[in-house]
Amino acid sequence: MESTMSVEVERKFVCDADIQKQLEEIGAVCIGQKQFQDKYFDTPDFLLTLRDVWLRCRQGCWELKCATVTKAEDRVGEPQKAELCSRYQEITNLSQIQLKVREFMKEGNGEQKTANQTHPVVHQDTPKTEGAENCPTGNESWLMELNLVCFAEFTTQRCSFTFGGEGDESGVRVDLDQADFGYCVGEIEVLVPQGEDIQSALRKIEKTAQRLGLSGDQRVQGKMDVYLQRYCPEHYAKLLSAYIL
Ligand code: V4E
Repeated sequence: MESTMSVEVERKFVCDADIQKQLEEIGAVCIGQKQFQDKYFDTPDFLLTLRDVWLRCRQGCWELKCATVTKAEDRVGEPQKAELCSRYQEITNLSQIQLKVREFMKEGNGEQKTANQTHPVVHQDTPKTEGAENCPTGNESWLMELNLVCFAEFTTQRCSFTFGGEGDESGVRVDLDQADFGYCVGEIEVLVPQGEDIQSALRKIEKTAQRLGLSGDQRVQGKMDVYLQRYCPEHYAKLLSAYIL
């Protein structure tokens, strides 16, 4: 990700066994495979995620994803496309992330809890990820100060594809993800610089989905949905009730 603020528009899909062949047939080119570890953070009472705000450390780099519109707003205009596509503002600059997190906490809490009140988030038999000690790196005092603890941790193997030229798929990326807790999902995504129109991104995603023969009108679970459903069922239930997932 190049800029520190952008909007990620994406549609998830279920991967068939022959998805790589299908991608090549429509002109997608594999641009590489990588493995990364994600650690997600929140307060013990989930102040952030219950507002659809997702703080993570990926291989030592911090990222914050915030919902740009409510689910209801998302359906205005082009209902079919909007329902299947999510859009989140992405912030990658650590100072901006800390500022934004503090703002959300003030809104949510009135007053912040102190580090002394930190208590661990209880997981149900979460898978152990190798290299977990490598992330986060650097000065972690802000996590303590804001009472942020890790509630999810997993590793993903990702194979990424893009499309050449200036056609309908320019700027579209397709990721095929395999998480270490045994879940695979595909994503068609476009990164839109902050302030630019996202309708063209929605159209490009829809076009790519059609060319891949993706019909489904059902929302496909992301890695986090499945992780929380399996390992943090109470938190998952709260997010479902709040229409976050
Ligand atoms: C926004 C969000 C989460 C944060 C990360 O989600 P996702 O983009 O699925 O992860 P990943 O690893 O593919 O990140 P990338 O490499 O693309 O930056 S976790 C849960 N949510 C909420 C959410 C939602 N409500 N609906 C959908 C379709 N996705 C995510």
